[in-house]
Amino acid sequence: MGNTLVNLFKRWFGKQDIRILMVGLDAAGKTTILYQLKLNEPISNTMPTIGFNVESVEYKNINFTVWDIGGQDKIRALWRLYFQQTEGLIFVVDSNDSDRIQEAKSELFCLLKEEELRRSVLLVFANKQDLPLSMGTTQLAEKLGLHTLCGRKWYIQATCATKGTGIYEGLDWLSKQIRNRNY
Ligand SMILES: Nc1nc2c(ncn2[C@@H]2O[C@H](COP(=O)(O)OP(=O)(O)O)[C@@H](O)[C@H]2O)c(=O)[nH]1
Ligand SMILES: [Mg+2]
Repeated sequence: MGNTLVNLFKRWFGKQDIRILMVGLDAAGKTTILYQLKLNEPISNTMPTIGFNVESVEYKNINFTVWDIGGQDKIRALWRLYFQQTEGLIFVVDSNDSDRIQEAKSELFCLLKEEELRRSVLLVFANKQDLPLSMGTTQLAEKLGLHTLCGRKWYIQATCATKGTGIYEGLDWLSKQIRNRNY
């Protein structure tokens, strides 16, 4: 699968380096998605004094960086180290967690205010679609206020990270957006 992904991106980007940032509240399914990509083992990198855990995978010209957002006001400044040249932002939500959907929304909007992410396209993974009470993409888009975003290309994709469904469809959209913008 790793090769499939690389070929997909290569076809569209040539040799250009691509940085993709994937964030979401804890337990949304980010680490599971990262492993599904099977690029190689994600490298976990913790800044011990503050407990900021960043997972990162570099494979050929694609760099994926992942961390949990929420409840970490003190370390927000650190995030900016990772924002530079981010072409694609992936926001992962647990579609089954209606209790925290508001929190997810406010974290997302907070992130989108960052200057360095102004040009990033936004892919939302509506994860855990296999769970019976999960919200659908239409309802989630509404709850996350995606229609209120100005001047931002976004797309919401239903996924089930444990089964690996939907992930490639989402990345397909993401890579097309980035390619279109570069021409
Ligand atoms: N049912 C279901 N569980 C999932 C799915 N994706 C992730 N999980 C589970 O949710 C928990 C948190 O996932 P993890 O990838 O660690 O979330 P992270 O904190 O965002 O990295 C784990 O127990 C996963 O197995 C999914 O699509 N469906
Ligand atoms: Mg994780």
